Amino acid sequence: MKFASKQSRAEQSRAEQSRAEQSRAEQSRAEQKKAYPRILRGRIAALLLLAGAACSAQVTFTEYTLPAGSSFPDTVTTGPDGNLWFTELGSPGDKIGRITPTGAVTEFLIGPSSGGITSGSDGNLWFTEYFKQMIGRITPGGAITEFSLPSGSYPWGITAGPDGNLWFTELSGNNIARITTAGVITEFPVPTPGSAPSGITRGPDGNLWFAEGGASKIVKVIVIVDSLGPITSNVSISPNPVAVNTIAALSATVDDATTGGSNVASAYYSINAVGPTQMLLTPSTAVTTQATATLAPFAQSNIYNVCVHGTDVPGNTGADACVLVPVYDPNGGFVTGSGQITSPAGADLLNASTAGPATFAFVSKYVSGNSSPTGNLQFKFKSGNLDFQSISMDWLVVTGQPRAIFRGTGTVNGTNLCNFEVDAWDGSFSGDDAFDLKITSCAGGGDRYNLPATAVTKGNIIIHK
Ligand SMILES: [Ca+2]
Repeated sequence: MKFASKQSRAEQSRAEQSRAEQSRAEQSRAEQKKAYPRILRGRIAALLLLAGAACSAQVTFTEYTLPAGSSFPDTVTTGPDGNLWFTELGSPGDKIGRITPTGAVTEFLIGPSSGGITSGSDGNLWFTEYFKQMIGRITPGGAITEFSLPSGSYPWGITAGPDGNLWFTELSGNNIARITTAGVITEFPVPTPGSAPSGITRGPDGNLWFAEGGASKIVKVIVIVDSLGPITSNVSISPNPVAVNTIAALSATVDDATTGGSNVASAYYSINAVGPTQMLLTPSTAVTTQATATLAPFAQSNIYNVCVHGTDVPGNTGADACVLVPVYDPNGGFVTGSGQITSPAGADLLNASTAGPATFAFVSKYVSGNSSPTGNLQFKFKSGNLDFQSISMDWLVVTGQPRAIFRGTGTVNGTNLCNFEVDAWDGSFSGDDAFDLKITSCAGGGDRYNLPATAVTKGNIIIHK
């Protein structure tokens, strides 16, 4: 009992001592805060004297008294709305204040808080909440959202970073940290232990600078800004062309090495702008990765535009890279045509000014059991000294318009090997038959002929079912 009583008295004594210390600390805090204006007035007076000596500047003070219950306004910043925004300790709780340039004050209660405030790239104000260990966002209209930090972090200074995110110090957490405007927080430990990182700003060099209150250091932080989406290349389909009702493998390279160097987070494909559908990444987290997907069987013979794009970890989306995929039906229709068109000036890329009649004849048809069609194409444009004869066919697609597209290789004037593609319209080109021919990628260099869909003047094109 005697021991217990002694212990109890000791505890009581410690509690009293603790209360007394707390009270002294609060008194000291209040006195310090009361002293701030005196100290500041003194410093301003000194600065004014210096300024006056240097250039005889005149200053005019206009003081705006805050509403009752407000006290100790702290940091102040310019808002995106043309007003000034500030933090303040107050009763019944701390507040974010807004003051117009003519002095109209509005206050927004945030509870026990205290910290810095800055303007974000998203048009909102962002502030640290030291006591609540949160980052707060307030819209110019006063809507507040709060984001929790790990316990023990105690955020202090905050500034807008070069990357469009907000950066802040964690006084007790010994971190600097980033919060995206969507509220995603990443912490970066400060190398010096117990450095008490406090004030932070963006320097004239575009880097972040912060103060280590507990280590007598000023620190520069270089933030690598990644605002570009990854580049997609090597989009390929296997097999190509694809038979109807057959699955195909899609693959592409997604690479962020030259667009910020972040890891690729995801890749997506679309078919004729329908999608996006997510793809598999190998490896799953890397700056350069291979995206793959298995495409569901195509039910309709047609030419499809398959596009792939990637996004990186910071959330940047890259441009689509696309490949045209002919889907053929080996049991579908076939196409025949013969006749004449007028080749317009500009179609013959070797003789651009030459125009005149040209003749064509073709057949393209799948033979049972073969994956590529058999057939023949002849095209003669006498004025351009162009005589094209096909050698082989790669694929034939017949669509319901009705229209047939087929591609293969052949020679110009019996020697120069080129690719060709025919687009043949059976009464479906504004009611006419039409012929469209491209002769490209010639061995002798470049493309040779580029005829847009042109109505047939003699003869016809027939798609046979
Ligand atoms: Ca990037």
